[in-house]
Amino acid sequence: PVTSPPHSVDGFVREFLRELNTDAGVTLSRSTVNDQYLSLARTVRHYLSARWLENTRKVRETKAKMVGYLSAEFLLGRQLGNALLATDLEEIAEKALAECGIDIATLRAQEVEPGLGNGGLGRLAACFIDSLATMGVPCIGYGIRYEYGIFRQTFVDGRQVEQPDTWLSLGSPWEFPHPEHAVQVDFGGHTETYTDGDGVERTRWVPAWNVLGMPYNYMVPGYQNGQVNTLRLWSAQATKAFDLPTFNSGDYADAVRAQTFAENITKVLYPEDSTPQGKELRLQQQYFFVACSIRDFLDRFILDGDVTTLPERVIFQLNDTHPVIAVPELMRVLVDIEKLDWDAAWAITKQCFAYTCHTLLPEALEVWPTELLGRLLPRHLEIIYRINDEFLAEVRAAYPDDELRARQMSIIAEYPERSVRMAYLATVAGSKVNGVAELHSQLLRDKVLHDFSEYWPEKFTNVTNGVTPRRFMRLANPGLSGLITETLGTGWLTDLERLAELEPYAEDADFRDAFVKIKEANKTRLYRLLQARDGVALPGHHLLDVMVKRLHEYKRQSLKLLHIVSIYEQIITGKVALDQITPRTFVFGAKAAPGYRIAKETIYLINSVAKVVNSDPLVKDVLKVVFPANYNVTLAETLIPAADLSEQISLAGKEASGTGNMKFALNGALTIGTDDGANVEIRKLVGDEHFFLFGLAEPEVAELQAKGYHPHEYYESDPQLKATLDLIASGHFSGGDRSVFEPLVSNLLYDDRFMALADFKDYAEAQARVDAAYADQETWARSAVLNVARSGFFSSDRSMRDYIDRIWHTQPLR
Ligand code: 26V
Repeated sequence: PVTSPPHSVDGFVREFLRELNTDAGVTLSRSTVNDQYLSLARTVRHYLSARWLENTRKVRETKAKMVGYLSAEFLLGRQLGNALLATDLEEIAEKALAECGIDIATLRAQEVEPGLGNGGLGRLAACFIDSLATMGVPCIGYGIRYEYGIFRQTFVDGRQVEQPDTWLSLGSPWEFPHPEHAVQVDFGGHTETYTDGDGVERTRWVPAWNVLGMPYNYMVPGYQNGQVNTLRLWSAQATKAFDLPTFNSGDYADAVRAQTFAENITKVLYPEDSTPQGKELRLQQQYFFVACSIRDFLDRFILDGDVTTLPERVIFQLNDTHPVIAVPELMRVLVDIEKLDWDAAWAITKQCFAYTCHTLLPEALEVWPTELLGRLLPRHLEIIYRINDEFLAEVRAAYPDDELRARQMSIIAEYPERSVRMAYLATVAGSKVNGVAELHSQLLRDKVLHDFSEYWPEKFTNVTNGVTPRRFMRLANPGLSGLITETLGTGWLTDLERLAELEPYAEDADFRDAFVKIKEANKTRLYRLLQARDGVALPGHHLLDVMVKRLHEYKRQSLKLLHIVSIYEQIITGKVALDQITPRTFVFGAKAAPGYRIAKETIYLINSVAKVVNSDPLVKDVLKVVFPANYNVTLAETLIPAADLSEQISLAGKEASGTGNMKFALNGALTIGTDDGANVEIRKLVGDEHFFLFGLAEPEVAELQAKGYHPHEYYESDPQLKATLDLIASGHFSGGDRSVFEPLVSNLLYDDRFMALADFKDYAEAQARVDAAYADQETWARSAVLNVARSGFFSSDRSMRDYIDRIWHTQPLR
């Protein structure tokens, strides 16, 4: 049996030095910061290994039903702090390292976060596996070990330039490769029919090429509960590393070609998070990781080989459509390999999957051309056709004279080219389909999947997203967490509804005072960081107004920018006096998909406005605009706890949920937001008087769209909006060159798909209410405390309970 090292400073020092000497192979005095970081990580790992092995054994033995969370992205963030917290080693490690003359903060800063996701969807997966481990629910996360995660964003003269994310280059102490569990994955070729020994007509797939899936395990430690679940990420390798005859014939490059080709599959994360490019390599990634995962689960957990028990052993949650090719893959395994008949296989498959949809944007719904899918996965395309045929027969039987409906519901789209609608396939196969916030789930039922929800009303449900309070409160905001623990005692971190007990303290001047001091300290911490990493100096006393999320038109960074320019314009033209202005620092953090032109232009405009505003002596005491490059989980952990105001300003009906909105509320920022996604639920819980609502509601958006939206009319009828857009168009932020931002301005004036102009006036008015509220610091602090007290619902532990009750029906391990 594996044992854990002793939970003592001495024990920790011994472990750490042994790691340094034997694994890194250096003495303490000769070691680099990276050596020390790697050794520290390995030391902490040792405290988890015994529990990890034990956990896996228990799941196998008790045959507990597991969650298989299938996700192309897991945006984990740094691991060290979380592992120290989970093992309750923070103090011990700090003291132990101090004894070695090392400042632990320096080592923490050395870790490069695994950025294996784009944004909300990937970060949600990371929060969910944290919660499941904390709740002791057996779960295995399955995903892709990208060699390069989300690109590192830099700015060159204000424009985004992408750099490769080399997160593995200094070593990756948190992963365990398991070559003994490598899996072969096939691609291409054709299918053929044959008659088996029992005279049964069968199909077999004759693939053309294959690769090897190499699993890497990551520990997912529960919070101080001794539970450790597994995240298993797959890396592609050549099945045949080296072709010796070719090498001997003198062509080295050819000899390793297969390897290079195979390794391409998991080389890089696709940085688009809304417009699928229909790229063959992306479909290869998707099939690669789900084929590995299904094979892996069967081999490791269905030990007696009885695949009919699969629904008792696992529910595979499909995180958006990216893993949906798992549906025909499981059918193929059950029918072609396990030789089950079709109906039995389908009955099993339907119980083994559930589907979460994360979007409403029509252009984000994945479809794969049958030409491409059939070339790469010929057998899977046949299986999809058969699933569709049987499904449409059911639909036609239910609606005999409604051929139009059958065509609308078909998994196969005919226009503009014949393709597979992955969301429909997931809906047909899944035991449940859920949206990620109340409004989103409603819109799924009413619009995107309307016919399906009419046909299968019980299939549809909602699970509102959540975030892990371990990372986003305890680790990110130790000050506030300490105050809460002083006030409520321990226990709230795993029972976040207990934050409600803070309500009375909103009226307690001493508590508010402590709360405000913590916010100020968090701001100071942020400003030090921004000074060091971006060389910007920020004034301490401003209202800190933050908008951090992917750059997308529907999220409307441009609306916030219009508001900033509007204030600036009113100052420089003398329309308002400086003493009328609430001093504010505006922070943006956002990556644009590399091929998304308008998003990149918006980044350039933000940086251009920042440059002019920040260097204008007239406004220097009241306005600052900062855009730190490369917003990621690590930066979020310092930024969010410092914020006063959280910007959640998407056009109503477009943001499925949002999760940043929850992180801000839990850290005592007030929200200015539209009636969209989970904002709706935040506002209901914290109360209208503690939330700055503005903008069209979703039905109004739909109505305006239907009657015809003409953004130019808003420009004509609102003089301040006109002055704002005119200032941008005049070249004021582009050295007098009027052409630079012309495309952006024209887009707003004549297209404005996301109705920024329609909401501008209401937004500016809501911002004026923010100013008024902020002027009364006592009332503001009261609201901020109430935001924390009333946001306990947004713990991802609650989301997990909802998934368990409504979808998975699994049990915690004892
Ligand atoms: C979509 C695609 C499309 C194909 C190219 C690659 C790619 C990568 C990621 C995605 C995901 C888009 C959907 C998404 O991220 N949705 C976000 O999910 C969050 C968690 O539920 C939610 O809070 C956000 O509102 C929603 O935008």
